[in-house]
Amino acid sequence: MYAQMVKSTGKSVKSRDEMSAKEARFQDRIDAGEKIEPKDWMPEGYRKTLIRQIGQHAHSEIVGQLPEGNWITRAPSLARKAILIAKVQDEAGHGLYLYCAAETLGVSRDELTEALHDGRMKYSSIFNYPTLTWADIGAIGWLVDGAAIMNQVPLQRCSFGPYSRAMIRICKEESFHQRQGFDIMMKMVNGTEAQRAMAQDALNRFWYPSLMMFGPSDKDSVHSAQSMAWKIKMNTNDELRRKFVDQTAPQAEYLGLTIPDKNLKWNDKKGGYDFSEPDWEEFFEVLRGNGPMNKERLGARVKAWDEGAWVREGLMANAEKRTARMAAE
Ligand code: BYC
Repeated sequence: MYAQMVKSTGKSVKSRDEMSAKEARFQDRIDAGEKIEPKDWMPEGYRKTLIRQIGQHAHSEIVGQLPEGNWITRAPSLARKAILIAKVQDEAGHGLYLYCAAETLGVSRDELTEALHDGRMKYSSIFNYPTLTWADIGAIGWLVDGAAIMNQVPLQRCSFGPYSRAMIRICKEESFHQRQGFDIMMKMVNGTEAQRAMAQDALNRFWYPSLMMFGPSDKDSVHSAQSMAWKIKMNTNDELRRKFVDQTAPQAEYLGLTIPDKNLKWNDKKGGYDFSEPDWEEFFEVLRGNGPMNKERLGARVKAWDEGAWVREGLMANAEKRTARMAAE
């Protein structure tokens, strides 16, 4: 069932001549900036692409709790612990809004979860890297949430109503996440030599995985062309990656940290930074399930799902009883 829902739409984009009258009217609505709502007619490919993207986005929020959750018991102060708990809870909330948005397209949360667990669906590559020190929590907030904001702010204007509205709420919370990460980094760089070194080490390890969050380079992106025509994506992967580097390089300088890229250099002519591409072989290996933490991350999700079966069964039994009682009244 799920496989039919998300089958790739491929690299090509239908020309106007190839569209049916219905498809052309739909494209006109998109081009005019109208929002598409769940009960509106939509091409199957549009629906499948949205289910794939929103579902994977939801999974990323949920799996994304794991690397940071790992540090809740070891946060260096009560205040830092409270902030981190709030952030991790926010990520759970983001996952839930996004599953709800996907459900409006006719797929259930259980189906999406099963597809994640048996490897048919992905989650963001970034969460397959370990969080080794407290500075990693700073780097995640600063870089990972920073990259997420760069990607998600334009998605507030995407064509599908429930997704764009979920993005508005999520972006507000992501801004706080990014600030708290930068604040941790500020504390670390103004601390002891060992803390500064820890901050630099976290930047060294998270820089390229953060650049990978934007997806493969434009020439290798399978879905960008069609997704942009449908305004499911508002920018190409490389455009957002460049904007992220332009925003983050001065922040690293302010922190007194060095981005681990010898080619990083301001280019006056293009009005942006030159920088090195991530190692795309590593990216595709992580996508194939061979990153440093893929097995642990997926294992943790499957375990939580299996161990929570009794809660779901109990809730369903209660809901069925209540429905039967209401029907009898
Ligand atoms: N990781 O054709 P392309 C967060 C896949 S969570 C894994 O360019 P598309 C946060 C892609 O799915 C951040 N897979 O794809 C949470 C496709 O494979 P399939 C999550 C990736 O969809 C907690 C294939 O590669 N944000 O913010 O046009 C704590 C070809 O790529 C990745 C979102 O999900 C990757 N990095 O573009 C802190 C945002 N990149 O599906 C923070 C919404 C690509 O055909 N999503 N792939 O098997 C998007 O904007 C787009 O889906 C992407 C990829 C830019 C990610």
